[in-house]
Amino acid sequence: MRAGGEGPPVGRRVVLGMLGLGAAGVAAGPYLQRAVENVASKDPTGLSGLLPGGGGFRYYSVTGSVPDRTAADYTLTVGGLVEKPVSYTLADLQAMRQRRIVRDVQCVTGWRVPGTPFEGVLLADLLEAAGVRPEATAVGFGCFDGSYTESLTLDQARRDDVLVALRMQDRPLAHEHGGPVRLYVAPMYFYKSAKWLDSITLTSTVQPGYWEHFGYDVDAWVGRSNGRDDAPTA
Ligand SMILES: Nc1nc2c(c(=O)[nH]1)N[C@H]1C(S)=C(S)[C@@H](COP(=O)(O)O)O[C@H]1N2
Ligand SMILES: [Mo]
Repeated sequence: MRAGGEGPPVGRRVVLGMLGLGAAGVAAGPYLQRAVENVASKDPTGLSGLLPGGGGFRYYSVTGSVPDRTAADYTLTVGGLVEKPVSYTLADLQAMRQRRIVRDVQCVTGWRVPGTPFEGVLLADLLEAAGVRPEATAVGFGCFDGSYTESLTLDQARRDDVLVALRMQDRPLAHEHGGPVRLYVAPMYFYKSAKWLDSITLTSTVQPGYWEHFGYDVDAWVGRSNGRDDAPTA
């Protein structure tokens, strides 16, 4: 097990406070949530400065610790509304066609890491291999931290800039960055890029992800969520 660097006691206290606010807390969700992430990003442990290749990145985990998964025990399942549910090992994913994307990473709280290479399998290729059933309209993502979730519409998931990423910054994905496998949704804020990805589930409706229950946009195109960025291209 590895310790998380986000300062869980602070986050937990603030979130519990939000729950206590009831309806008012829900209405004010987006603003409170940004405050939570800002508190977390002060990085009380200093861990982010020690991350391998972490330059510019902040480390986030909504859980206090996350199990290690290696090539020996990692599996990614693709299931739900598909013709052929599949389970991949890390070696299976490495043997598939790889795609490289170099874009700026953008967290919705304002930090940005320019020109960051990600490499991995096109999510569209995995969906194709599983055979998406006609009634599926959305894709849900589960993580082996046991808590985080994300989702995309099927159209978003089939884009050619959405990866099941195995490498970041020309190295295998480090545990802290969601290794061995994370989602990488290049055109959206980084909270869509679920770390420690272990399940992909085709569903009939979009199931909002972890932060989206606290008010973040489900459609997280960079530029549409906070008005600071250039107009999106898609
Ligand atoms: N499983 C999981 N994935 C996650 C998160 C998380 O807390 N847990 N945080 C998200 C957010 S808000 C951001 S900004 C990025 C941070 O990625 P990094 O830790 O590699 O910088 O991961 C996203 N994916
Ligand atoms: Mo974020």
